[in-house]
Amino acid sequence: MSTAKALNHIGIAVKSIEDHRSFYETVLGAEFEGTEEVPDQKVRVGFFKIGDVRLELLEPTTEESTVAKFIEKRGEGMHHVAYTVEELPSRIAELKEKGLRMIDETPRKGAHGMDIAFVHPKSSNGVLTELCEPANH
Ligand code: CMX
Repeated sequence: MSTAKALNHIGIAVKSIEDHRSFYETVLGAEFEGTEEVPDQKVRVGFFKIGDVRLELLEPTTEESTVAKFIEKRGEGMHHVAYTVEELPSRIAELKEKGLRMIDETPRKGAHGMDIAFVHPKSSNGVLTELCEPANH
């Protein structure tokens, strides 16, 4: 069984969703779907839909947020790539068996009620990788 079923979203770290909104909406013509706070991740997420894929603008809500640390160290920009998977706990187990370093060894809750788990960027070619399983699976 393949792990990634589809590209789910691309996460982009920003200091302010509002400051970047017009680029995605007006320049690219993406549909703005609103924002959601994900307290567990200490971010506010702005959703933009292009075809079947979403762009998620990630705005840190506290200085301790991993996204705030990321912006401080590397500046605003691409933060992670997320893939849709099925049976997330089994996919996590498979990746661990293959020797990949998981940030999350059990699923946790992300935006849109999805179950999510991150693979450490050191195990995924320098790109922080998120596996996500949509709600109501
Ligand atoms: N993409 C690629 N590399 C990254 C990265 C990212 N987004 N974030 C950190 N790194 C790299 C750093 O550059 C660093 O590399 P070097 O050692 O070569 O300098 C290394 O990873 C360790 O990074 P760090 O700055 O020491 O930061 P931390 O160890 O504190 O955290 C990480 C890094 C990836 C473990 C942490 O950000 C994490 O747990 N991320 C998963 C959760 C998350 O990102 N949540 C926000 C999004 C929520 C959502 O989408 O809902």
